[in-house]
Parts: sequence; structure tokens; C-alpha cells
Amino acid sequence: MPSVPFPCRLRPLAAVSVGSLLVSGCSEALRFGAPDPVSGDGRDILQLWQGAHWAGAAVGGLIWALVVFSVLRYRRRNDDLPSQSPENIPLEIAYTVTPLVIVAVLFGFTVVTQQRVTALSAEPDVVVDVVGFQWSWQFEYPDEGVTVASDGVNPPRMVLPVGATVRFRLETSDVIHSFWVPKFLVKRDLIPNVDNQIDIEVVEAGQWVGRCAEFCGLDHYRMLFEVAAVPADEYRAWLEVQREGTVR
Ligand SMILES: [Cu+2]
Repeated sequence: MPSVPFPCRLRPLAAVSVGSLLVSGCSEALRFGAPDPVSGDGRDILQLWQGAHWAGAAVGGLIWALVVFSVLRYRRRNDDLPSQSPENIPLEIAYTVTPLVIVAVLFGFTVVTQQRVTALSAEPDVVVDVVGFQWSWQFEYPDEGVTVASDGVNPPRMVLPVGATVRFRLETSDVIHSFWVPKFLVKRDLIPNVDNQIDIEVVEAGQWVGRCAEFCGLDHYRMLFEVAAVPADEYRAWLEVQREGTVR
């Protein structure tokens, strides 16, 4: 059967589509299961996650190479006994010290990342008081005189300016909840009488789902909210509309 020629003018389009599929598939695979983060902290955490995976892959590769080498090099060729040396001190020191060094390096990177992620800015651009309660959320912007809550049907929607440092002050009015926006790659509990705060910089515009990540009772599943990140002028306009009380 004669082959049907692919239309020439579609070839570049097909090449671009296949190329972008490969690139996006590749970048997804290189995140090792983590979502593509939209926060600065999330990007730091992703780097740590990827570094740990690459370190694991290197160790795994080395182990497999040594196993294959041993199997081939020292396979049984005759009935002679192999070397019966009882010890190899340098080798034993090497395989004791090397894992300790690996763990110490991973620990060092973890501490540095953790300090960066938990650091609080001296002057955040936006402050949002996040109040969790059974079974929803309320977001107060104390510097703006704006409060956002659910309208009883839709989850509450928080709007943030892109590129600003946002301070979330986390409070609960009953039990323990957890403030979690998966695309931020950051999660923090709301604990009675505990002053938990996090700073987040959203680095790209978009809209994402947030949820409570701590089982807090029967209707825990209802504790959803939305987060939207918009350019600064849109954010100011949104605040104005909220003050006028025309939308939720
Ligand atoms: Cu919950």
C-alpha cells in the first residue's frame, strides 16, 4: 500500500509538537514526581529533592557497577579457593567513611534549604491572616481592610500579587488544620496557641487549589480554597472590588 506523504507545511508543526512533548515529559521526569512549583521556596525544595535523587542514582549506579564487576571478575573458574585474606582495612575504612560523608553532605544541603524556606522577611510586601476553622477558611488582609470568606457555596478565593513576599500568619479557631497549596510545595500547620508564620513568593501568575492537609474531623474534605496570583495592578483592583463588597 503506498504511503501517504505527510503534508510538508505540517512537518514543522509536528516537529515542534513532538519536541515540546519530549521536553515537557523530560522536565517532568527530572522532577522525580514533584509538582512544578510556583513559589520561590518550592523551587528551593525541588532542587534539594532533585539533588537527593541524583545522589541516590549515583550511589545506585556505583553499586550496580561493582556488583557486575564482581560477578564477572571473580566468577568461579576452577576449584581453587579465592584469596582468604581476613581483612582489608583501607577498603573497610572507605566503605564506612563514604556513606557518612554522603549523609553529612545531604544533611548540610537540607539544613541550608530549610533555613531559607523558614526564614521570615523583615518587611513582607503583603500580610494575610489565614484563619482555619471547621470547615472552611477565612483570609484577612489587615493592612488593606479586606476579609475574604466562603459564600457558603464556593470555596474562598485568595488573590496575591506575583513576585511579592507574602506573609501568612496562620491561626485556627478550633482544632489543628494545615495550610497547603500543593503547587507551592510548602505546607504548615495551624495549631491552637502556636504562632506559625510562613513567607511565600509566588513567582508566576495562575490559579491553584489549596486544601487542609491535616485530618481535622468529619468534614475535613470540605476545607478547600483557591489561590490566584495576578500582576500588581490587578491585585490592587481586586482589593478595591473587595472593599466595595461587590464580589465574594
Ligand atoms: Cu482538615
